Amino acid sequence: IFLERIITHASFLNNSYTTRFIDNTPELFENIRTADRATKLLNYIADVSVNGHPETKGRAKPPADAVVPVAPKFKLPVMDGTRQKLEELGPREFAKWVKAQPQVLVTDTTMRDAHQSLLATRMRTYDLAQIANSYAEGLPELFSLECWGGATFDVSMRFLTEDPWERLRLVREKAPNLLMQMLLRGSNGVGYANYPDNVVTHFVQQAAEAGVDVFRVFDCLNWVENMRVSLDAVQEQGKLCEAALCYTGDILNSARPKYDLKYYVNLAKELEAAGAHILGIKDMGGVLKPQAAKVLVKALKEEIEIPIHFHTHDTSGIAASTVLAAVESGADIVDLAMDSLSGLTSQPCMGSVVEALKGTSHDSGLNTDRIQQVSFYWEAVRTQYRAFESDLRFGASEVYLHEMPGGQFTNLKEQARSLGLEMRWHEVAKTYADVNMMFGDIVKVTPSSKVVGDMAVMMVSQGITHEDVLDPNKEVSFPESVVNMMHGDLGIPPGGWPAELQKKVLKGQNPITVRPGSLLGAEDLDAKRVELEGVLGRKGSEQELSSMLMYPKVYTEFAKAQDKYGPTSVLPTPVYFYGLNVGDEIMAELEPGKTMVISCLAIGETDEKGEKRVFFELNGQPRNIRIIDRA
Ligand code: BTN
Ligand code: 3PY
Ligand code: ZN
Repeated sequence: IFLERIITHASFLNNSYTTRFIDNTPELFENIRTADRATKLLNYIADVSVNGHPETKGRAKPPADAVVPVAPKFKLPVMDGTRQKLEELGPREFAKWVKAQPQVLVTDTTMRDAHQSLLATRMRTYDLAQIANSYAEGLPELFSLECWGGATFDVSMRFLTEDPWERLRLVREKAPNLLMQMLLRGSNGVGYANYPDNVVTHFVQQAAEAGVDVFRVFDCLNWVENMRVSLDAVQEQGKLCEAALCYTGDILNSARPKYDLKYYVNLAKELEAAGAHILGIKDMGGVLKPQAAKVLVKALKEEIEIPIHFHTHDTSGIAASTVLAAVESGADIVDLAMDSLSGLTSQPCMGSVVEALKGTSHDSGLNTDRIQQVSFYWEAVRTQYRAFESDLRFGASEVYLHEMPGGQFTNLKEQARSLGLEMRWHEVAKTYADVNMMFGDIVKVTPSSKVVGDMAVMMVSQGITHEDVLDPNKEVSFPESVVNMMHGDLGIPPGGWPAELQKKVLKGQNPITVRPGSLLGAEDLDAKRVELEGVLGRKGSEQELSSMLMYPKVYTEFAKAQDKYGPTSVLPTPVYFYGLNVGDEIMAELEPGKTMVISCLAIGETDEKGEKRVFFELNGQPRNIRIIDRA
C-alpha cells in the first residue's frame, strides 16, 4: 500500500520530488496503520477459512442455524454501583458498608470461573465486552464482575491470540459502575510457579492501574506466609484485598481431623491480621456441604470482623443449597454464574438463587427478568463454543472422594482422554484421591491440584500402584512437577511434606524450608524492559512487560502471532474459530469509528504451489489473498 501511494503520488509522477520526499509527504502515512491491520486480519480470515483453527480442529462444531448473540439493551441510565461506593469510602470503610447490608451481595463469575470451568477458559474478549454494558445498566446491584485472572491470562495469549489487558480495559470501559474482580494465585501470580516478589508486586500494580478493584488472593497450600507479598501489594494500591482460605476436607467428619473448624478459624484470623478487607471462602472443589457451611460461616462470623465472600462449584449438584445455607448464616457476598453458564463444575445458578431469596431478609434486589435476558445472551454465546464443551452431563457425588477443583475437573478428564484413559476415568479420580493422601492430604487448587493430577495420570497410565510409590526399593520416575513441589518450590503445607516420600522423590536433594520467594532474587526489570523492546521492535508498555514476566515463552509467541495476524479480538467468535464461507459478510470494528465490512466472494482451488486464493471485498474494494493450503 505504501509503495503504491509513493508511485502514484502527483509529485512522484511529475518528477518533482527530492530525496526527502517520504519525510516531507505525511499523507503517505495516513491510515497506513489501519490499512495494515485490516490486511493482517484479512490474512488471518483467509488462513482460518482455508486451514481452520488449531483449537477447534476435529472438534464438535456449532450448529449452522445457531442464534447470533445479541446483548440486551435495557435503556436504563447507568446507576452508581459498588465501584462508586468503593471510591467514596475507600476499602476499609467499604468493607464495613458491605457487612452492614441486609441483602446478600452477588458476584457474577460468568466472565471468569464459569467459562474456565465449563469451556476450558476459551471465552473470548469479544463476547465478554459485548455484554458488559448490559450488566452496568441492568444489574447495578451486583457486588462485582469476576472477569480476570486465574487461567484466563495464560489462555487468552496461548490459545486465543488476544491480549488479556485489552479485556480488562474493555470491561472497565463498558461497566464503569461495577467492581471488577480477579483471581490471583498469591506468589504464583497468574501462573503455575512462584515468581520473584518484585514480579508479583509489579503485576498487582499493573492490574490495579488497569482497573481491577477486587483481588481475591489465595495460596495453593493455604500458606499465609506465601500470600503476604500479594496481600501487601493489593493494599498498597488502595484496592480491595480479599484473602481467601481454600476449603478442603470436611469439618463435620471427625475421621479427617486435619482440616477441622479450628484450622479454618485460625487461618481466617491470620488472613484478617494480614490486612485483608474481606475474607474469601474458596471452595474450589465444591465439597463444602450445606450443614458444614452453616457451621463454618457462623463460626467465622463470630471470630472475625471482616465480611465474608463465599465461592463454590456445583460439581456435586447440591451447591445451591450450600450457598443458601451460607447466606442464612450470614455470608455477606456469594458467587453465582449466569443461568446458562451455571451448574456442573461451574457456580450455582444465579437466577434461581436470586429467586429463592426473594422476599427473605437477604433478598439480593437483583432483577430476575434482566438476569434471564443476560443469560439468554450467554446461552447464544455458549453455542459458539461447542468445541470446548466437555462430556460431563450430571452432578456427581464422586467429587467428595477426589475433591478436584471445578476448573481442573474437565481439563484432567480431557488430559486422561488424550492419553487413552477415557474409559478409566473413575480410576484416575480414585488415584487422584490416593495421591492426595500420599502427599499428606493437601489443599488442591492451582497449581497444587495440577501436581496431584500429573501424578495420578502418570500412575494410572504406567500401572504404578500406591505401594510402588511408597516402596523405597522400587524405582519410580516422578513427574517434574512432583519433584518441584516436594522440593518446596510451591511452599509448605500444614504439617509439612511426608518425610519418607519426600526423600524418595528428591533422591538425595535437600528441600527448601523457607518461602520460595525469599530465595528467588529480584528480577532485573530494566534488563527485562530492554529484552521486551527486542521482542517487540519498539518500546513495550508496563503491561506487556508484566505479561512477559509471567509467561516469557507464551508471551513471545503471542507477540509474534499478534504482529502477524493483527487485532483478531475484534472478529466475531465464529469468524475467529472457523473463518468465512463464500457469500458471508461481516462487520468488524477496528476501533471506534473504523468499521471494516468484509465479504468473502470466492475461494479458489489449490494451485500447483499448494496455495489457495481467497477473494474478499473490504469496504467495497476487491482484495485477494494467497494462503498455503495446510488443511
Ligand atoms: C497462535 O496464537 O499462534 C495460534 C492461533 C492462530 C493460528 C492461526 S488460526 C488460522 C491458521 N491456521 C492454523 O493452523 N494456524 C493459524
Ligand atoms: C485458578 O487458579 O485458576 C482457579 O480457578 C482456582 O480455583
Ligand atoms: Zn472457582
